[in-house]
Amino acid sequence: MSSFQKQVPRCRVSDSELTTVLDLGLHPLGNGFIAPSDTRDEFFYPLSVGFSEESKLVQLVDQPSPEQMFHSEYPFFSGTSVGMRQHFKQFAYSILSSKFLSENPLIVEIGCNDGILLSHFASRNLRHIGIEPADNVAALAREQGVNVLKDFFCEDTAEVILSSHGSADVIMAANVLCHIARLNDVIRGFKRLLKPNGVVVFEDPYLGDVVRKTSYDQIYDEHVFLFSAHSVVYAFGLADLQLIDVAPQPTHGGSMRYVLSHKGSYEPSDSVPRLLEEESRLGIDQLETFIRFQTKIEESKQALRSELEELKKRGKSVAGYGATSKSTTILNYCEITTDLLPYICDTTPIKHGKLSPGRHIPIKPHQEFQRNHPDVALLFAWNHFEEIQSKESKYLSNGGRFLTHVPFVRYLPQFGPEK
Ligand code: JHZ
Repeated sequence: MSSFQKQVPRCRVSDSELTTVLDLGLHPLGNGFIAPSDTRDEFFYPLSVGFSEESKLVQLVDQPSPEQMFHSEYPFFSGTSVGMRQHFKQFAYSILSSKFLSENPLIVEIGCNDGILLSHFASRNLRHIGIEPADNVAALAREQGVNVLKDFFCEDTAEVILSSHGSADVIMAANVLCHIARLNDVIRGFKRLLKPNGVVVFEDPYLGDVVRKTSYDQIYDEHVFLFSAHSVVYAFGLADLQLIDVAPQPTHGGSMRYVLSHKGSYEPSDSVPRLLEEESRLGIDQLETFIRFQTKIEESKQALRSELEELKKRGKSVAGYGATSKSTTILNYCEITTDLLPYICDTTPIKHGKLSPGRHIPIKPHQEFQRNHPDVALLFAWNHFEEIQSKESKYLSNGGRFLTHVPFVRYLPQFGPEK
């Protein structure tokens, strides 16, 4: 049986034709960190991106199955960064102080991961339920006192929740919907589960930021969609759900929070038409923009490779900083192997001793970086730079520098000492 969910290039939401606009070649799983003894059976798939003129959805042409990507050894934990913990606390407060909660509200979260968001509702004894398919992170959420239903969310799951808990005041999802190929099924589930005055609040990496910053590393197996307000209006509109508010977020290198309700329940805020206009100016509702994007990412690859080759020629030591999912796209697309990057440091214990997917660069604990500061750190966790910058003040004051590819290949801090 094929390991791909869909071979025919058609839009997963509108079923219209999908035009392939980007081709990044063969890639391994973004989070497929691998034991040195397991490299022979590594899985690769063609990473290419399609655009639908009908739905305006930017999406992968092929995606590995959910079971291949999300399993009991899934190595990403939302709570590993201080910045993300703060972000989710604020996210929770924005809901807790909103007009959307009734007297005895039900809050549902799709993909609750380690409970970083829902724990704020659990600690207030509010009725809640988190849906999470990955065992290991679901166990962590339970330790935080969060009620977890271990499953993938769909229309049927909505029925199960409805019969056990009733309808929801708020349905939340953070960095989850962009992972789900069966988006129509999920949206139908939202429609079914939501109270008449309830809202869906979700956030994901924003296509506008990806295009503006050439942050093509947001493209990997798990991110089947890169949303814009245009595509959200289309996809949710099919189920008679309307976009009533949008709010840009600094997380994950630029995200967007979308608020949706049943059609006619609320008056949409001005932020919605404003964002739609801005997107049209940026061209992210047009095919040609993504064809130009391929040229930009090829230029970024050349610039990054030549900088790494130059550092090697000059005998400088280099280490990767943060074994992110995004780094899998960079390493594989830019063909970076251990001769240019001997190791990557990361704070996630489950990644230690493993090799990076595809290019097999060893992942080492952060202590290795502290013990032996490299001249240059290739910043794969660029979305956490603020946090990293304060954590690594000693490295920086000793002349260490971070090399990033966002929004173009350059050093951070920009005016630091030359090494
Ligand atoms: P980070 C993941 O992407 C996967 P990733 C997923 N598909 C998704 O959509 C987004 O998150 C939401 C390390 N680190 O947050 C820890 C340090 O080593 O950019 C993590 O391994 N030192 C669900 O993987 C990684 O970087 C540090 O100081 O691209 C962070 O990965 C910090 C702050 C992080 O997400």
